[in-house]
Amino acid sequence: MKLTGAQAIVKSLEKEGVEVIFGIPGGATLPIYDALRESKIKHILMRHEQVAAHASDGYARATGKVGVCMATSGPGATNLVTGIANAYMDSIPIVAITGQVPTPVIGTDAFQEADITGITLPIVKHSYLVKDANELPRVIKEAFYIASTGRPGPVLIDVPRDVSQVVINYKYPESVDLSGYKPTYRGHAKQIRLAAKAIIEAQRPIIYAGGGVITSGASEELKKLAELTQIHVTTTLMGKGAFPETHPLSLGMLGMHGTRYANYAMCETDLIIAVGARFDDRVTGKLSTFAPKAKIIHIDIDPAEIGKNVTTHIPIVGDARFILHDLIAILEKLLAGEKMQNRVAWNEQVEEWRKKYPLTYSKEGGLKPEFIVEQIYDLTKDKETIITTGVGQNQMWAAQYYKVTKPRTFLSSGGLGTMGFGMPAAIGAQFGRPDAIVIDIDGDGSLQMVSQDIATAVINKLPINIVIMNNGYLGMVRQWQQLFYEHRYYAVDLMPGIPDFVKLAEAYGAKGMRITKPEKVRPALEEAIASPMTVIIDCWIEREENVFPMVAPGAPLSQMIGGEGE
Ligand SMILES: Cc1ncc(C[n+]2csc(CCOP(=O)(O)OP(=O)(O)O)c2C)c(N)n1
Repeated sequence: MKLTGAQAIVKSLEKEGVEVIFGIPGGATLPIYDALRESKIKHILMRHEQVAAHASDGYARATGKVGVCMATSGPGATNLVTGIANAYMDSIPIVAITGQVPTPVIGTDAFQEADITGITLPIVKHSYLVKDANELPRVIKEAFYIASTGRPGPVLIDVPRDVSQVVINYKYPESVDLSGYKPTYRGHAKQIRLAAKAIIEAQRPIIYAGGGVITSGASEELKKLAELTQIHVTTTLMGKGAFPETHPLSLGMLGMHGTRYANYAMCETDLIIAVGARFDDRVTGKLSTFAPKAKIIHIDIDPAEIGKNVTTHIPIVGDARFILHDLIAILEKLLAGEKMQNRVAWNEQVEEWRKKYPLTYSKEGGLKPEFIVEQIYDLTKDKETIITTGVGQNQMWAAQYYKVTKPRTFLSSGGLGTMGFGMPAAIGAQFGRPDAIVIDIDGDGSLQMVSQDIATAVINKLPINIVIMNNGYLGMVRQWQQLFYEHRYYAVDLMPGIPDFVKLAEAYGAKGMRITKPEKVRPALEEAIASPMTVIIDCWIEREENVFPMVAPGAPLSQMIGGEGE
């Protein structure tokens, strides 16, 4: 079949099952857009390329498929960079297609030229600059394969304008052949046996689960392991949803704003079973004091993660689902139907911490963000719901007070901590999961970084709900200045110039509501959830509410400040 490079790109994307592309066109991508017109693939016209990248990322997180975004050369491509870095840090599979200036002028500072493969080198899993149109089908096949296998991540394909105009003999490859890329899926049998033995012998074990559990689809296996061995599970922010937070063995999130009981358990445990988690500094606190009594089993698909931050005693490289499956089989044999007796005292201790140090907040004063999240949770807990978040206090309140029970339903920028992620992620998630209620719990600062794309939500009739925790501050930075800089607030007040978010919503054709009193929260949420429109609920929360408990940056996990029950 004779196709132009641009047609070959579109055909190949169709073959990969792509349903939606988030992007903005430009001179360098015009041939691709012309080909896209003829395709069933939906192109969603965004208002900023950063949002396009985040939307493709949100789509990927919500569906488990590869997200696709597209931008023109130069500024279009550089606008994608934050979104690509965000996907890289959280191991999310996206394919970013960028236009490039024609091959004869590459390197001459041509109009709208930027070396995007160079710029993104440290933040992609792989990238291609395609100089021969005949390579396009193979490159696209490989890009989707690389993005979605092993440890997933973003792949960039840069296509010079002339390359997309050349006519080629099109044939889509049936398989990929990448000699240097062979992810390990099955864990080493001997290591798994060692892990089983360590689990049986441990007196005070804890499972520490991360986003890798969700990526590998290992949630069922994780639950089985926890129940079989009666071991409590704590998750990272990225791991929320890997284990039902309503389960009696769930300790919720650990780390800087984790629950006291999860952090105390980490300090006393003698065996950490880390699954698809990477011992990030937000989780470990001061590394030299992290889990001082613990042996560590580390299960991860990326060998580079093993031993990166902590000394691992039993490393197991491979896919979490396969490894947990094999581990459970061995444990079942070893236990032969017996109940584990050696950790009753430990589990009682953990339960005592849980009772003594629950997550709480003062009910005095004005509208409390924690209360709002509790209401959102209460209203949606029995329905298919996806929560996205901005970054800052809003994100941590959402993480603390929304009990996530299913994988791929809590989407938050973990590794990069990107303000502005929540609303675009909600757009992407709603495209991927039209059946689900999608709620973005956001900050006024975070939303203002991407607010132009409220238009995208409205035009596409997305019923997403954006709940703004409006404190008129860059709240999390203000909290740090309050706690660690003796209350010297500087460059954090957003009040001067804060938009009227109700009018902003209306200006874009969305519905806007303002909430200042607790009793109005529930009816407003009910109305928003029932509405087929994009709705923005601007909640004027207590301005100086803090997120507690908190482990100060660089402090040990045992030194939590704030929160009740000290
Ligand atoms: C793009 C970006 N710039 C700066 C920061 C640093 N930062 C972290 S939290 C935060 C404040 C966020 O404010 P807002 O979105 O209003 O949320 P709040 O903390 O008030 O809930 C800032 C500036 C960041 N994470 N991302």
